[in-house]
Amino acid sequence: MTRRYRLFSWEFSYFSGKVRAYMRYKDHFDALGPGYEDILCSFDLVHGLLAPNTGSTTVPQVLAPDGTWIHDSSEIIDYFEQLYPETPATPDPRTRPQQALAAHLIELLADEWMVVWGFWERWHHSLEGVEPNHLQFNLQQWGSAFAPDQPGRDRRAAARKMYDAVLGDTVHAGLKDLGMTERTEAAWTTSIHRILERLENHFDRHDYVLGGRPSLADFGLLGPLYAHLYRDPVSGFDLRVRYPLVTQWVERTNGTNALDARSYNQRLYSLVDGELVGRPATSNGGEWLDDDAIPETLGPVLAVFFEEMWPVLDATIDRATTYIASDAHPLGGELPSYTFHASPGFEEAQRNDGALTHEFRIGDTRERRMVVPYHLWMLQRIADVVRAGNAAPGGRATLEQFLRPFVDGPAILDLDARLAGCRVRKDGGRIFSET
Ligand SMILES: N[C@@H](CCC(=O)N[C@@H](CS)C(=O)NCC(=O)O)C(=O)O
Repeated sequence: MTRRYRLFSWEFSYFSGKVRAYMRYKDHFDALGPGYEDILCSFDLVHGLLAPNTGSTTVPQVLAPDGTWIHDSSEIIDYFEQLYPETPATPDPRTRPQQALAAHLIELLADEWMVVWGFWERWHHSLEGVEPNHLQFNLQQWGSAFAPDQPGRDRRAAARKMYDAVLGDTVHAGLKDLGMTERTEAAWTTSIHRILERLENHFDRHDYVLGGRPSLADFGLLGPLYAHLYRDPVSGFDLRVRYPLVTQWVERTNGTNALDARSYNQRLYSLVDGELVGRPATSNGGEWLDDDAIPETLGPVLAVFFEEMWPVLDATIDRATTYIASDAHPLGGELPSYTFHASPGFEEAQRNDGALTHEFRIGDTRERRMVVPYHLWMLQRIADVVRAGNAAPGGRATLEQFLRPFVDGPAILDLDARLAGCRVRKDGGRIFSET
């Protein structure tokens, strides 16, 4: 029997939720070759297997049957989409330029902007004295990776030991690195609720982001929404009572326990002359909207990307370009690669007023945060989508029209040129400047 793909993941991990749901979706339609096994990635495996192969201790990572390692959730999805184009999750920019661009923008918003609040809600509500508090649940979930073979309470105790020794300091320093401080906490909270309200409105009309079938945008959004906002008890309660449609969408996109949510793997039935007659269970006939249309209710969600995240990406491009050209960095040399905290060895550059930090605005407050060079790699992917979309008949005009309503929207059309001084290359989990 052909060996299956091996997905190394944690149930409690943001980016694992994104990749797992994607692989489950493709596999359901037999569009993932030999299929996959989802492997709980104990810390023994992180340090003994993943790090030596990809230079990174983060999950998810995938090992292909031919021995290839694929790292970073977006690269994993791109890899499978190219290898198994049947039942695509990523709209083809040559035929669906607007939907392709919208899906990539939503993915970036979900991966690298919503992450700040998702990271905060988990660890803030684990702090002593903060009520409501889910520390015990949080330790229990982390214990599965620290001591998978131990009995239940011992798993939790192992996580507590790690939390007291290193984990607690790492996560709370990481939140500061991302510009989540006492000063900005309320503004970040307002931001996430604005996104959730707009999604609730969208899912009233459409079962998925682009219509009746999941796409890259849905799997991206599952990053913040599954392991953090849905599963963590404090935010999970809030999500269920305030955003029941978003809650159902989580179950629907995961494709599990979703009978009342309707899902891609389900049909609804009517009785016609005593016979069961089936139909797609999801909205829009179970398909993305026709003619590359963007659902009207998606515009307000995309607006958050342009109003809040784009200025940070713009500053990232400026700061990274200056840093790469400076004596502090040898061209072709390594750059920080982590999303959740300053990368080991780059603390001086990524903290305080370091060369890889910048001021940003969230709501009415200002703070400093670290530059994340992985954002540049994500923007390069978006520049590729724009290039392919422009080449489609009428593509340039379509994209211009799509982007015009957003603050600074047309800047996306010039991404290629903007990135000229800060192009990066990704090798496994490590990032280097392009020579
Ligand atoms: N850019 C990566 C991020 C992966 C990542 O940061 N994973 C988290 C768990 S969701 C992790 O392993 N964190 C450990 C750490 O930051 O040290 C992706 O898209 O997969």
